[in-house]
Amino acid sequence: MSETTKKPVLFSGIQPTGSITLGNYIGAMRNFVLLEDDYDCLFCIVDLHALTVRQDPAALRRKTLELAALYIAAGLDPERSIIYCQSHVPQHAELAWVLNCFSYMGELGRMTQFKDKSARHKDNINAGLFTYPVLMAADILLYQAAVVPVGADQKQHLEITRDIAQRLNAIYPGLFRVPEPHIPRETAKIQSLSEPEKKMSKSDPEDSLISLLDKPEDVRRKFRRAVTDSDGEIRFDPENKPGVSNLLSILSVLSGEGMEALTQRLAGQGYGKLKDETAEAVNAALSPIQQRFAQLMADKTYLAHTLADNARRAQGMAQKTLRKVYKKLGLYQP
Ligand code: ATP
Ligand code: LTN
Repeated sequence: MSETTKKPVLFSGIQPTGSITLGNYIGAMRNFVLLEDDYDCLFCIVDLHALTVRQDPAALRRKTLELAALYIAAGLDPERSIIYCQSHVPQHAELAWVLNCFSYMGELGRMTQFKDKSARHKDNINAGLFTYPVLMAADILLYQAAVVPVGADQKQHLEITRDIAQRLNAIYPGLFRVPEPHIPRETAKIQSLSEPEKKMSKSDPEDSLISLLDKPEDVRRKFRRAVTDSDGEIRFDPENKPGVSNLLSILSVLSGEGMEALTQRLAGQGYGKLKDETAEAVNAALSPIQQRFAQLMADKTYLAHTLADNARRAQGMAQKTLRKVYKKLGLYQP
């Protein structure tokens, strides 16, 4: 990101947990690449968010480096955009504290992700899980981001970020830029292959998801086993035919063939054909990413330097906002 240009800022983040999925790619990463030219971008590896669920330390470290490599392998340019780790920029946690003091228990308790995750991790309903959206708001507001590309599941978190920003702006005018979500339309949510009424989630069982690092034969096998329905008709109808519609969405977005043309072309054919075509489209998309990923993972020094450099660039921007916030709120700054 050049310090001299004045493009609006784009911010997004992904947690370094589980296997980065086709859902993460279609819902998030792929759009990052499409938007990179038009904004000054920050792509964060949100490792502090990952701590809201118990993590194995060695795995967390490995996943962090892998996510850095995947961001670059998917086509992002770490010389232009800032690709970095959240925990390397302490201002995220500092601003989160301030925002915590302006966030309400009621609104946080209404977040679907909190309700879902606390139902799934009954033995660990920690305060971090509850204030997760506040840290996310801090990530975004720290850089005065104008747009935040995310999958549809994050819409509610973007709304609370906007509410918090507007709440502070009402007391301290001009403090934050109020960010806009950028959510891709039809394909905003890729569904699980084994339970197509649920979103594909990277912390779910391997058979329900396509990992960006899956081998071609695994991709074929997983699609062949994907749950569909028994009426045999190829039609885009997410409500009544979530499995088939999910396959159609994936195929349409990756092949560039419009949904109408696609459903007409495949009408009357069996689900086997739809599954095979989808698997091949996915393999074609993943193959260049996997090649680049392997090269990057073979050069850990490059990855480490890139992350350190980029964290420094992020810190410069973050410190400007944090100082402004501390000053406006009345914290004495010599
Ligand atoms: P977890 O299962 O650990 O909660 P996740 O798969 O939801 O993880 P995140 O790190 O929370 O992944 O999300 C990273 C980005 O990917 C977000 O922008 C999110 O909206 C998007 N995303 C996640 N899952 C999907 C999906 N199934 N379809 C489309 N986008 C998705
Ligand atoms: N909560 C997001 C990850 C995330 C994020 C962000 C996305 C954390 N901070 C800031 C966009 C902007 C998730 O679970 N997908």
